[in-house]
Amino acid sequence: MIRVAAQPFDYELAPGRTALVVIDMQRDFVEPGGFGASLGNDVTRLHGAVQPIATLLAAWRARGWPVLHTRECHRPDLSDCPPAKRERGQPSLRIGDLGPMGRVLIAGEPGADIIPALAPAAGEWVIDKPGKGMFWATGLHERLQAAGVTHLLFTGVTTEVCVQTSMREANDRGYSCLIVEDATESYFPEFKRAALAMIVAQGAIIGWSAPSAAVMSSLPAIS
Ligand code: TIU
Repeated sequence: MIRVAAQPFDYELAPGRTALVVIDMQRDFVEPGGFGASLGNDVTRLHGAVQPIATLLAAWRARGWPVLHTRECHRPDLSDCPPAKRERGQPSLRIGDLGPMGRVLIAGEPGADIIPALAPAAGEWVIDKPGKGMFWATGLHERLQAAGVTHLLFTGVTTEVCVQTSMREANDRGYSCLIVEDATESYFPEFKRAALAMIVAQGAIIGWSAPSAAVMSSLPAIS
């Protein structure tokens, strides 16, 4: 096991059995004209997570460790989008509406793509998920179990919505989880701070947190 200096105490990372999870780094959340912007958010607030994620991706790829990307998106016929989700709030564009990056949050549309800077490499898992959490209606738990994955490092957006929901779901399924502090972002800095604090509270009730530098400095040299 590899020891990572983390909050609220050191995290033990299992080499080769720890998947790097990149949540929803899609154009629809990160670029103007997508779902995030349609909700009234300043998408530039998310850009700081890109470089730390790229650094971790390179490290995982160099070691041949598992990498998993998620995309929040729906089928073109919206059969997996509950009306309660589509009708929520007052967005300028609803899920399935046609925007500047195609239909909002629809699989196969340009907006649902992962941003080019973090494009999945061949062989990496790409999980399309209709919910905020990555286990709901995806069959992911069974696939991770079959691959022997026991530990998950969380990155991506947004901290308190899809990342936190996915991490809570993972914790309930028995994975040891760490969220990488500078590799996740929110449209709301105070929500990011609160989400990180509540994850590590009560003796890592949901999991651990650490900056990407702490993860990187703990990794063994590539042989
Ligand atoms: N709106 C918001 O903060 N997030 C989402 O709707 N989805 C994800 O977090 N990916």
